[in-house]
Amino acid sequence: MKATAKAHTNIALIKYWGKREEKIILPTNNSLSLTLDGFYTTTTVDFQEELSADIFTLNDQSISGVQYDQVTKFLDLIRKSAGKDNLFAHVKSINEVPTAAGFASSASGFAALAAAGSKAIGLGLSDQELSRLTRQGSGSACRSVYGGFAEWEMGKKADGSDSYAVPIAPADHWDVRVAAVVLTAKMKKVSSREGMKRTVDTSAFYSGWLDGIPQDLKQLKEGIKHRDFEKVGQTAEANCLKMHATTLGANPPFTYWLDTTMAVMQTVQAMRANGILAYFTIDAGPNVKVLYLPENEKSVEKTLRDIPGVTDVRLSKPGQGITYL
Ligand code: 2P0
Repeated sequence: MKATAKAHTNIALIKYWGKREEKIILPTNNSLSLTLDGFYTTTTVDFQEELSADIFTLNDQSISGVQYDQVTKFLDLIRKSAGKDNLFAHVKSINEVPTAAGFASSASGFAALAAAGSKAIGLGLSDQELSRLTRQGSGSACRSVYGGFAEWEMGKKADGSDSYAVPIAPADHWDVRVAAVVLTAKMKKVSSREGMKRTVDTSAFYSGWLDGIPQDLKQLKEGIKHRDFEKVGQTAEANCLKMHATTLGANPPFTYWLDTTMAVMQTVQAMRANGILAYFTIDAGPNVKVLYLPENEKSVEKTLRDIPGVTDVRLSKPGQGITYL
């Protein structure tokens, strides 16, 4: 009753920003992401009759507290589905998602845990069932079941049975690159969970955010299909700016941006003015991700590294979905 799975993180081009149901994680809008090969988690789940509680190690360190509780709570879902409530596991995760790179490790982490855990206990899930399960650990993780471009369909049902990700185009459809621009690390004051909740509950701009989603999704999908980089980049950048605008309309208002975040955004726009196609997107934190095409890799990387306040630039290609090792 042992399995090992590898999952990559993903970057949303149309953002997930708000829940309509918090316990089983149901979103207020569809989102669409690109899975990245550079950042991943490998997890082994080993269910053993003789254990009386779960054991969790992350990068060979024994974990307790909130992170441990999240893992056992998620394993409870798997145990319940398998009808094996009293079977505990040794969970061993290796994270290749440096926190300094500004990616949440929760996407690759929950996708790898869901895949390894469900396989180890013998659930035999389809990709769709696996995505639905993964969603309940962390919303964005349900998209990491697939490689390349994936869309999380929000669904309509109260039980979440129609809320899961679907593949839009595989990793080899189009070699779009992403540079993760790392800024001076500071702990964020508002977690993504808290930020999206405050925004849904109080932001004056929240309905405007939701109104724009169908058009953004349509444009992004057309752009991906026809490998139209300008269309994809413009749509992703505008969608990111609308998401961040909702935080300024919240009560109390907040922003994830630092002065250096703005500096990177302005540099990307200046690159475009100089004929190098590049676009930015930003998640619930200060770091910026820059989309570009392979032929511009050298100039994009150099330009980003030269910005004062940038401490590192990590490059990534489209990545694969879940694999079992
Ligand atoms: C996303 N983010 O689509 C968006 C864009 C942040 C900004 O998904 O509460 O860690 O675990 O479902 O997935 C970050 O939130 O939130 C996120 P939970 P999650 O990638």
